[in-house]
Parts: sequence; structure tokens; C-alpha cells
Amino acid sequence: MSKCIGCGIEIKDKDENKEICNRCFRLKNYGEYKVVAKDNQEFLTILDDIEKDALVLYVTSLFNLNIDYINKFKNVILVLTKKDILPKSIKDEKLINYVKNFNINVLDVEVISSLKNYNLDSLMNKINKYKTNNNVYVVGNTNSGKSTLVNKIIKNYYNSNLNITTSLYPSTTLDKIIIKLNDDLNIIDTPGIVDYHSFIHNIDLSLLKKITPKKEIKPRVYQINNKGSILIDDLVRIDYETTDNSMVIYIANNIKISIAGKQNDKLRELNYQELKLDKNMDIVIPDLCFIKFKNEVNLKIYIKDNVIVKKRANLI
Ligand SMILES: Nc1nc2c(ncn2[C@@H]2O[C@H](COP(=O)(O)OP(=O)(O)OP(=O)(O)O)[C@@H](O)[C@H]2O)c(=O)[nH]1
Ligand SMILES: [Mg+2]
Repeated sequence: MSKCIGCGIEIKDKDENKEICNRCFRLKNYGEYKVVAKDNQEFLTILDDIEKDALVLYVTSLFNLNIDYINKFKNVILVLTKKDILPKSIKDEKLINYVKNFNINVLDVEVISSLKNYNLDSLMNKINKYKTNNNVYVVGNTNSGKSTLVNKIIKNYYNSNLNITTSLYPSTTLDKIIIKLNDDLNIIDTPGIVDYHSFIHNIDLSLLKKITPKKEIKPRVYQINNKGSILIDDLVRIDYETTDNSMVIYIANNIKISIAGKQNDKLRELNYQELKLDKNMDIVIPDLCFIKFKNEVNLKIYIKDNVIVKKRANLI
């Protein structure tokens, strides 16, 4: 029985002698995505099997900064990826200092972009510095960019054409993929942890292309005062109440935003979440956007039931 080099799953009888499974083949060649009925528990069990002292690269997209499971692991390099979609003016150091304020225990933090080959040399040095045995695991939420990173490591430093399947759809990697790079280093890709409260798990998958930022986000700045509504492309409505505030929205550039100085009536069929923000806080709608506010504001966010909107101190 062989395993698919694209996603790690066992290849069924009828596909035997193939290197990749039908699902990966169709995804790689035609962009067709097939949902596989596996749940988070199954993925988490795979993570439970990681040797306790092995080096873990915990990969999170800077777009949602989700590190919910990081304390599961002992020797961690926190990898903040997709730097290319944040405005260039933002310094790595600022992002690193930000996460250092979290209550987490990591060996190091690296800001990278796999797409732009940014800081990958530095990350490789850190991998060699901190690895405790041959195995280095790549862990993190689904869609955070783990397999893309592994592919870049294989290609840039080990000159191989081996290619793990990557896609903008969630749960692309389905099982552990062990890649022996040399006698001293195995890099091990893992299936992403599913955050059922992320926006991408609560929308039609055909919308994914539209909401995924592909290049540097152009921040959209608005002055807001008193009451009004922000409408994010017929997907989310946010009613605000505030005084002389400024707001910056970080979202894919092609998404339409309309702001009205009076309460909007759209999307009223959705339930809402209420958030009260102090000065200098952001809200994060995981995998859709984050919004920075300067002053205090009360928000009523009309959004699909299972999405949980979070608040945090201003990231940038
Ligand atoms: N802009 C940008 N996009 C990236 C980067 N790295 C990965 N992506 C994109 O993020 C999406 C998810 O990438 P994957 O590598 O498949 O993510 P994963 O973490 O392996 O996902 P699962 O296998 O589902 O857990 C793809 O659309 C990638 O092209 C990056 O550095 N910058
Ligand atoms: Mg993957």
C-alpha cells in the first residue's frame, strides 16, 4: 500500500502504482476540490503522536495569527507567514514583538513569505540550530501555508522536484507526509488544524478565491463618528457607535466595502455578535479581514452563526 505524495493519504487499490491520489491529481491539474470527511479530532491525533522534544515549526498566517494549539508543543519556532500580503512598510520586528507579548513559550520567531522566498534562509538556519533530532514537524491551522513552505524548502535547499499538493481550500493535506531531505533531516508536513469558527469554514467554497488576498493589501482608512454601518461585500455588516474614530480595514483589495453614516438594513437575517472595544484595538474575522480602530467603539457584527469575531490589541 502506498501513500500519496501530494496529501499523505493511502492510495486506494484502483489507483495503485500511482504516486498521487485522484483527489490531488484533480486539484493540481484542474483546480477541482473534493471535501474529504475527516474531522479535526483525527488531525489532532496525528499531532499528538509527535515526539515531545522534536522541533516544531508552528506556522500561522499573519492574516489571522491563529496559534490556539501552540502550547501543545515544547520546542517551537513560531513562523509568521504570508508577510507579502501585509503592507511593506510594516517591519518584521514589530510583528515579532507583538507575538512575544502572548503567553507562549517559543525558541524563536521568524517572519516569512514562502511565496516571495522571504527570510527562508534565516528560517533554515534556525531549523538547523534548534533541531533536537532528525525530525522537524510543520504544524498549524489549515490554509496557513505549511505545505507551500515545505515545498519551498525542498526546492530551494534540496533541489528536488517533489511537490506536495497546496491549495486555497481547507484541509488539502490529509495525513503526515515525511520527507527525508538528507541523513540528518526529515521534514514532516501535517494536516492543518481546523478552526470551525473561521470565515472560510462558514461560506460557500466558491467564495474562497474572492476573499483570499493575493497581493499586498492596500489598507482602507475611514473616519467614523456617531452611528453607522460598514457593509463588507454582502457578507458581513458591522454597525458601529463611536466618537471621532478612525478605522483601517485590511482585506483583499477586490472586496467591496461600503460605509454609511446611518444604520444599514442589509443582512438583517443574520444573527449578530456584540463587541465593545477599548482604544487601540482590532477585530479579527478569521481569514476574511482584520480591522484596526483607534478609539473606543461599540460594534454589532452581523455574520454567519459559527464565525467567531475576535478582538485584540492593534497589530500594526
Ligand atoms: N500570499 C501568500 N500566500 C501563501 C503563502 N504561503 C501559502 N500561501 C497560500 O495559502 C494557501 C494555503 O497554502 P497551503 O500550503 O496549501 O496551506 P496548508 O497549511 O498546507 O493547508 P492544509 O494542508 O489545508 O493544512 C494557498 O493558496 C497558498 O498559495 C505566502 O507566503 N504568501
Ligand atoms: Mg498542507
